Amino acid sequence: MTSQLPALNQWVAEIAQLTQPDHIHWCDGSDAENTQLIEQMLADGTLLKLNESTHPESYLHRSHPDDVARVEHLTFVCTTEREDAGPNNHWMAPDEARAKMRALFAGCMKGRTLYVVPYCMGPIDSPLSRCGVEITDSPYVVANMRIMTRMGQAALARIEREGQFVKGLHSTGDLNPERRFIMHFPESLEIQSFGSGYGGNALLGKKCHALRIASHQARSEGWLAEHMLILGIENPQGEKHYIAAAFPSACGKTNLAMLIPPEGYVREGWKITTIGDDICWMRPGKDGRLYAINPEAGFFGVAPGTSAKSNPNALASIQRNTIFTNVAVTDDNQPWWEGLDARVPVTDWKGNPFNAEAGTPAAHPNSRFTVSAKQCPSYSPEAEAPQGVPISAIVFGGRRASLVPLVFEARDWTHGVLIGAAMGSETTAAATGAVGVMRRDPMAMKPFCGYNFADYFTHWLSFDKAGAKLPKIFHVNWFRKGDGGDFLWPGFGDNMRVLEWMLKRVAGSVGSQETPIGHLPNPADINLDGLELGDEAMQKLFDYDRAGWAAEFASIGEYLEEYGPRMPEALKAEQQRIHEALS
Ligand code: GTP
Ligand code: SPV
Ligand code: MN
Repeated sequence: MTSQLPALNQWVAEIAQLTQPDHIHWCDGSDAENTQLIEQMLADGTLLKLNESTHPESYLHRSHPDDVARVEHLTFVCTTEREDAGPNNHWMAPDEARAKMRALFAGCMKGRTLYVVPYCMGPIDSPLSRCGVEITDSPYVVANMRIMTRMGQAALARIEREGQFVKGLHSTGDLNPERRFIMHFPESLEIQSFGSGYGGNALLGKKCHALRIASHQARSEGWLAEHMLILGIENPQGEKHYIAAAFPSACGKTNLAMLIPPEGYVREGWKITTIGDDICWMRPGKDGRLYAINPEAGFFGVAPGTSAKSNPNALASIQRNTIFTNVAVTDDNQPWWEGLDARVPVTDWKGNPFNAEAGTPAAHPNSRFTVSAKQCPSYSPEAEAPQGVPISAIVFGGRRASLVPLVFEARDWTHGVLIGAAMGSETTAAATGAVGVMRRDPMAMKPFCGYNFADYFTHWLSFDKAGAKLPKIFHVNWFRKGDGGDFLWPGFGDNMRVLEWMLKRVAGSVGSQETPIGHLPNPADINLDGLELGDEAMQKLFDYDRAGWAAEFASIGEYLEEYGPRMPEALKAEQQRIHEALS
């Protein structure tokens, strides 16, 4: 098969010439094609069948133990000018990167099949959507892309119509971390990924296209590509609002997007619906509001911590038709991970007998499930709306054991952009490297912004113009700890209480406490019925520590300075104003 687009056929032919596959398969996305691929992966051990009666049509994939997370130190943005990639990215000159990758890809698909995977990020009929084609030699990638994107025939038809698409080339190679690179060429809409089969490194529609390439493209076209969940919230009067929230990897997006409100709220008629759990593309509509789509069609969610208590919607979603990666297995062949329930698994994520005494987790901390969004009970048909949904509030948040209160609100857009730019969070298992180290992760985009953060902040500021009806901006922290080391806020479903306060602020129906860091809630305005928060929790969740924040703002100032003269003056001025007010 070939396509009706000569440029696509020619590219596939060139790559085949370079990589030397035994076969070429153009993916149509059909059930029959998927069944055939699954059978092949079961036969060669790439997939293991899980318990058919408890988890129908579900499979386990064990990745190479050295290939379990994103590799930020091997991820590059290859712009012509180094400064355009910025201090926030690793950079390589495009020619050098191409030569390096060419050597790795040469002959790498001998004995393998080259799959051509056309995909659409976003609803097929949405003007906000963008298409790409991933060439890969991994059937696991094909099966995942089929769940995570609109993959196959319909996407190819749109690509043929539009003539433009992101070119993604991927090979698992020999999985040697020394020969692993994830290269982005945003100026020519190209991605080249070699040596990893893991999610964000290999499913090129996700972080590589929908964030790194798209953010670059969005800057020149006047929109935003963000690491954000999107949820709908309906009050008992039937009014509906949409909220987009940026939290760093493994910091609560999937959980918030699928939130089930506390009982009292459900009884009153509050409802939460899920539009997306990881990526949000937004642009101003004719009415001046920001409209958002979820470019993805599935969830590649963190398994550990997912339980009937923490996230019943996620758990319900993954009872069938799910690919699990690097989870443990019980004696009756069910998938298992830490935090699921009290059972003890028999096999760990590497396939070895599980030894509970050893003190190492049975499931990898970054083990994941891949499932169609349509299987989520709270998934909303509005996620398919070509025009997107209007955003009423943007939320930034990080994992901060100390200093940062439960919630505060920006005074205006510029202050909100600074709050996003100053975000800090403790690192997680979603990327290789140390876990629990506090780092700046502006707008949860540190690993994902395809250009210089200074230009990115300028772009964010540019949305504040005549006629714009911008969302309010908030900051949350679900992860504040007490002196004893425990989380002070119950989190999960109870985060609804904070969302309700945000909507009251959007409606202008409650006041707040003015502080230099922003508007803090009057605790009486947040519904805490049924919660037992002690004095330490009340104080740390709702107060702010002036001296601590003065030190934080000094550090934020130093961070902004690292970007040199490209950093927008308005942001620096805002930082200085607040720093002075704190001292
Ligand atoms: P990526 O898919 O990596 O981008 O992550 P994500 O932001 O979707 O993270 P996810 O919702 O999967 O959360 C990851 C971890 O945070 C899990 O271990 C959760 O149990 C934990 N978590 C999520 N929400 C809360 C919360 O409100 N409070 C606490 N204490 N932990 C939470
Ligand atoms: C993340 O790390 O933020 C993820 C998983 O959502 S991955 O697709 O691997 O990037
Ligand atoms: Mn993510």
